[in-house]
Amino acid sequence: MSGTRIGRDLIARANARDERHHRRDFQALGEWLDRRGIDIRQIVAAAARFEVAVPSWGFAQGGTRFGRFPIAGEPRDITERLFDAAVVQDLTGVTPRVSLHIPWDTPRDPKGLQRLAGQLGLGFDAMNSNTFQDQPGQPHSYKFGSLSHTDGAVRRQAIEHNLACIAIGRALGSKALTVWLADGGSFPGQQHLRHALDRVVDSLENIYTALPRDWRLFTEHKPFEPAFYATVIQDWGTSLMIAQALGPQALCLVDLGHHLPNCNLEQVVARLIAANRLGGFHFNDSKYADDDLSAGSIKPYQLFLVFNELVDAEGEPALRRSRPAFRPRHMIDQSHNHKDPIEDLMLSAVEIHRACVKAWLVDRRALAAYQEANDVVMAERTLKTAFETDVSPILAEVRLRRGAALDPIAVYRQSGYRQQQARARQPSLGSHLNI
Ligand code: PSV
Ligand code: MN
Repeated sequence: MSGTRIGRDLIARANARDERHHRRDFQALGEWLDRRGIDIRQIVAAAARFEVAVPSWGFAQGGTRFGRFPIAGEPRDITERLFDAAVVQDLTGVTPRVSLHIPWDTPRDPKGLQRLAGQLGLGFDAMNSNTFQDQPGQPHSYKFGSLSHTDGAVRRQAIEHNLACIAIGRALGSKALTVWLADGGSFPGQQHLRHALDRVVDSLENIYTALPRDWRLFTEHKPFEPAFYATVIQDWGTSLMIAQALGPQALCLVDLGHHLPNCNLEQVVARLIAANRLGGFHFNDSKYADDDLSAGSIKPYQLFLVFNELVDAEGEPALRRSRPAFRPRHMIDQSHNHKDPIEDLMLSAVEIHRACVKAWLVDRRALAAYQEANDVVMAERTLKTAFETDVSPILAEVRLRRGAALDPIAVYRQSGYRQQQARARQPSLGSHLNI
């Protein structure tokens, strides 16, 4: 296998250096949780089951539509992106899957790619189709839409692309297809609002029919950009209508950045859970709109409250028995100009893990009692107590047990991986990731 990885011995040496302090912190947290009636061993066991997938497109600096400032050693193809993903997994231990974007990641040899992924300790999460850009040589343009286009030939081309994504995904062992559409209009009157949605549902039915029985189809909503007046799948309500029209394998995907300001995201999540149609997440964070900032960097309490809904739902027997089973996918979707993407994805994976672990600390019985009694202060305090607990030693313990790094960023910097890649990888000419 060609390519570079972070040496196990480097990780082990760094961990040995930090372990004494970690043991003390872990012990202190264990005692503090014990006083609250929580067994730290149970939380570690639950935390060890956590996973979040990384986006293949997140390993290059996505930039903005105004410019892109590539980092040295940026991966040039899917093979190199897998090596970078392996670094994130080796150091954090919680990102064993990669979500691919077609055609950006179209493999020449899917089985070969699957083999390489296996050797790197990786697998594949949802496939993402792309009918928001025209590809070289493609007969029809998506300028005025894809699955919603007024011209049946354009819709057919977009449907065929999604079917091709499923075929590639099957070869790779993926089990889901995510459809995000840029379809919409930027001016009133441009598009018939109802008919555009009818056409999307009709097109998606063609894709849904071809979906393997053990696959899921996720529709991802977004209120605006690139359409600035009316995006066809603009919010969770439309996404839910589509899922319900298609059938039980169709679920809704929530990208945290795809909401209008001040949207109550955790309530959106609760509603989709109630409808039994929550398929998964694209984690990221935002201050203004779809900013694609690192998960947990702006609104960590919101991230915690989202996980609070998930953990609460996991405890419900009816949901555990539901068809399809309640197990929303965790995926990251972020890419921007200012950070080394590997560091950024490691930070985000840890922040998402942190929010999840904190949600397990919520005293659910007490919360339910306070809610019943309308004791607002104590109910809120119950959540805050969990949120304010520093669970870093639990996250570190999970990494340590998996042979990952107690301090992923420090080991990454010490490894010199980025500098090695800067020497080995010549810069790519242009990029399709300037979105
Ligand atoms: C669209 O903004 C989006 O969130 C979708 O998930 C796309 O697949 C991804 O970003 C592409 O960058
Ligand atoms: Mn997304």
